[in-house]
Amino acid sequence: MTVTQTKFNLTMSDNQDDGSDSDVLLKTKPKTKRPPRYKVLLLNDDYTPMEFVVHVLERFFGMTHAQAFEIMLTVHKKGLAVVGVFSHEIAETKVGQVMDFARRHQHPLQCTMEKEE
Ligand code: TYC
Repeated sequence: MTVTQTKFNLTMSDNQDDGSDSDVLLKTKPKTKRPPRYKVLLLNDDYTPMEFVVHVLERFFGMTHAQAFEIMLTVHKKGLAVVGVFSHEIAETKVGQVMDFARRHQHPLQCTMEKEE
């Protein structure tokens, strides 16, 4: 659990003439942080067959054939697309699965992840 401490003067007139504080209250505020999310990106290249990319999106990202085809075309036209957003561990697993599958089939397909916001 991370905490932050905020200085609160007890009264508005608490500041001394020299700017120093007296009677300073330290409030400890529990802070719950949402875990960071990671975008998984698929990159275009000139050699990986379109049908292979569609298969990857169906197999590892649970897309229907129609969804997978649409995203594949977006990557083909725009250069890249976000294909999912996950926790760090799941994103790393997806990237590894795609990279390994592409390498085993001797396609240069690239998949990466980046922190959201
Ligand atoms: N540009 C590839 C082709 O014309 C198809 C392709 C799409 C490759 C998406 C990679 O992530 C990719 N065969």
